[in-house]
Amino acid sequence: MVDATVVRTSQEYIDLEDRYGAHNYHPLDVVIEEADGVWVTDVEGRRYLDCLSAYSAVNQGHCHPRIRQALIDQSYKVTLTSRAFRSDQLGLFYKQVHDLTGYERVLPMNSGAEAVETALKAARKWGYEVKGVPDGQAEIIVCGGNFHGRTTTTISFSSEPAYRRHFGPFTPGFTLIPYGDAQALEAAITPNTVAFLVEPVQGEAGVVVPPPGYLRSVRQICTEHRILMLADEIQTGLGRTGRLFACDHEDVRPDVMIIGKALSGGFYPVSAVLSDDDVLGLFRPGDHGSTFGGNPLAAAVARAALAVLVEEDMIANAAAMGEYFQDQLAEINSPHIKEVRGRGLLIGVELKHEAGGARRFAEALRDRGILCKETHQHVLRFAPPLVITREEIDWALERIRPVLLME
Ligand code: IF1
Repeated sequence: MVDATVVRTSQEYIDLEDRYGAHNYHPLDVVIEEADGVWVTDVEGRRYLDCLSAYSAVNQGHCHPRIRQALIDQSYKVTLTSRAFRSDQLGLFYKQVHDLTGYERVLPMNSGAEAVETALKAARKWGYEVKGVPDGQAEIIVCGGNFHGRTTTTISFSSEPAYRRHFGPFTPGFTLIPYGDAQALEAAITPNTVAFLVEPVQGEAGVVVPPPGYLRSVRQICTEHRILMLADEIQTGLGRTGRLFACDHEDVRPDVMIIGKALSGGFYPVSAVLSDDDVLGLFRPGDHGSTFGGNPLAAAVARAALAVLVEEDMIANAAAMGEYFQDQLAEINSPHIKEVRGRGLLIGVELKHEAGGARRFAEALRDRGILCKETHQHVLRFAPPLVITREEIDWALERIRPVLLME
């Protein structure tokens, strides 16, 4: 038996994970015990500045006291009703999302992948019932380099062989086109196309920012050809890029908006699909659902997470600090750096292949008190919580500079 009261070293926790867990990850070996704001502490008491934010799920900072209080308070009242009954939290959550985003309806789920699946189902349903596509023939266009989750359908249209290998057979009905190429979208549309699913900035692909005007062209093409624009803003949404949604940078309003991650400030999985009545209004009782989706605990947490994001001005801070951080990174004169790019506080530093991969830089940064992660082989991603201050960025830069300049 493992005695939980015994004090253990990081190595012992690592051994436990490796001995008893599935090895579907290759984490950096830092064993986090506590966190507060932009800082995390490991079991030996070492402090690190978090420049990953759990892949943008903790935009509001770790363990935000107001979200925590909402979680605690709601946990004393009721946590789960299932959707067989109603709760006093769900409608308030919907209304808050509507007031913030302008979308007419909300469909709550849990994980990001589930919300993507929900959006795909909604788009197909719209295609058959509104657009008049013959049943079973709907096509959805997606982009190379996409990341929309790990479910069998979302990996079916991944362009990354590792995410698909030995997981087939795959869900049909998806067409892959190059990211950032609006003409390719237009060319791929057929009479059976119902939707285009796109990330306004591709996170997993290495923080890939599309050419200026891309989202606007996409919006126009989707409208002209009567197909739904589905934006996966699970990672880019809720302030990460310095606007509420990354699509706001081009004043584009997708037909369907998919959010997750920071919708809970990192406390609890909460995701949602937002759209107007013409799409989400098509769902009828029994069409779709989830035991935990829209539960009162999730709704209370999400309400607090959205409230602090807005009331504590985190989105404006992301814009200002993102610009500063990116400018400062771009000034580092390192032979390893190929490009610094990003939007707001979603920043990628692409290294030249001769640098030998981003992993060793992530490990060197960890040894100096900064947590970040390589994405694909050659990109370092910097995405701290949106509450980061200029002083903390300066603290980080003092450590990032020598690491990027090492041999
Ligand atoms: C992992 C990546 C980031 C997402 C977008 C849907 C989902 C994600 C745009 C699914 C999730 C996460 C998943 C996480 C790592 C992380 C990730 F590198 F894998 F791609 F952030 F860049 N759409 N992204 O980014 O949401 O079901 O996970 O809640 O380890 O797989 P989920």
